[in-house]
Amino acid sequence: MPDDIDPQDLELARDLLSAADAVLVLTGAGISADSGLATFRGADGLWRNHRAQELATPEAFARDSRLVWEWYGMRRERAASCEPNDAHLALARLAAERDGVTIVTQNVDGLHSRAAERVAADRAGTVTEGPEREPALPLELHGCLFRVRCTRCDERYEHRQPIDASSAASLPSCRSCSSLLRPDIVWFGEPLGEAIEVAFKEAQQAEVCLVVGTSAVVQPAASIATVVDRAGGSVIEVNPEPTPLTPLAVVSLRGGAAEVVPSLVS
Ligand code: BJW
Ligand code: ZN
Repeated sequence: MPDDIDPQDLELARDLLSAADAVLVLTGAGISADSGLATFRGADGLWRNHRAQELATPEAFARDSRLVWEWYGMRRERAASCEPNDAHLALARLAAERDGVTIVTQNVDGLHSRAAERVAADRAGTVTEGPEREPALPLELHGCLFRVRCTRCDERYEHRQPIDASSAASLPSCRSCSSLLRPDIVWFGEPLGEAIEVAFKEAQQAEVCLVVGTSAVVQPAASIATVVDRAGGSVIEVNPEPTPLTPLAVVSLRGGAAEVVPSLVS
């Protein structure tokens, strides 16, 4: 365990989590850093001299869809080659083993879903009593790298084939109307889907909000923890660095997600 973590803080966080009937987990790019994926705003968040924030906009896609697809194609390959880490797996187990746990993620890498599927498959092999449970899938607030959306007819579907971004003509096109597809990702200035409504509803009921690996600067996602706090719940933060949510947190555990999260929830 990192030296910066006081064992009493860890104990308090464990107690809060195990006593709560409703737990909302809010994650960001930091949880996948230990799987080898770059965070959004970290020093390695630059790609070919482009800041990630400048590529994740509808304006960037309108200006140069080939460049944006090239970036997402590279990110899809990297995400597909990574594995869920101990933090994703520990949270997936928590959600599979108890009622009242909702995982809400800002990440688009699909690693929470892969962890949930892996845990469900393991449990199918070992848990023989009780009703069979579906994998406890996360609410993906900002979309998913492996889904696409048509720029014309708005159809959305899963899409895992490699992206050929060598020219504008080779970019992926819609299976229904042949128009240009875009990543099914929520870019800056775009509304979040139904998932944010569900997340805010869960936040009103949550007794504990466990916030893992987010800089908490992007809205409305960061407000989920604020809603839990205002409704009387406790916020626990896991992040090597302080964030705007730190002043709200009952406990801030300064360490990496893959090391700290399993010791909190297992
Ligand atoms: C570790 C670690 C380890 C490192 N373990 N931790 C002014 C005020 C308020 C709001 C706004 C404003 N101006 C504009 C807005 C709105 C805007 C916004 O919030 N902007 C702010 C940046 C100022 N929000 C929007 O535009 C949203 N839409 C919206 O508001 O719509 C309104 C609307 C309504 C109706 C009609 C029309 C519009 C949409 C936001 C979409 C965000 N999308 C992105 C990109 C797409 C995904 C992608 O391509 O990847 O989502 S932005 C980017 O940031 C990405 C992330 O999901 C998101 C959050 O980042 P995250 O996860 O926190 O990552 P980092 O890198 O910031 O932080 C990593 C953290 O991990 C750090 O703290 C590290 O310390 C830590 N860490 N190693 C644990 N091992
Ligand atoms: Zn279409």
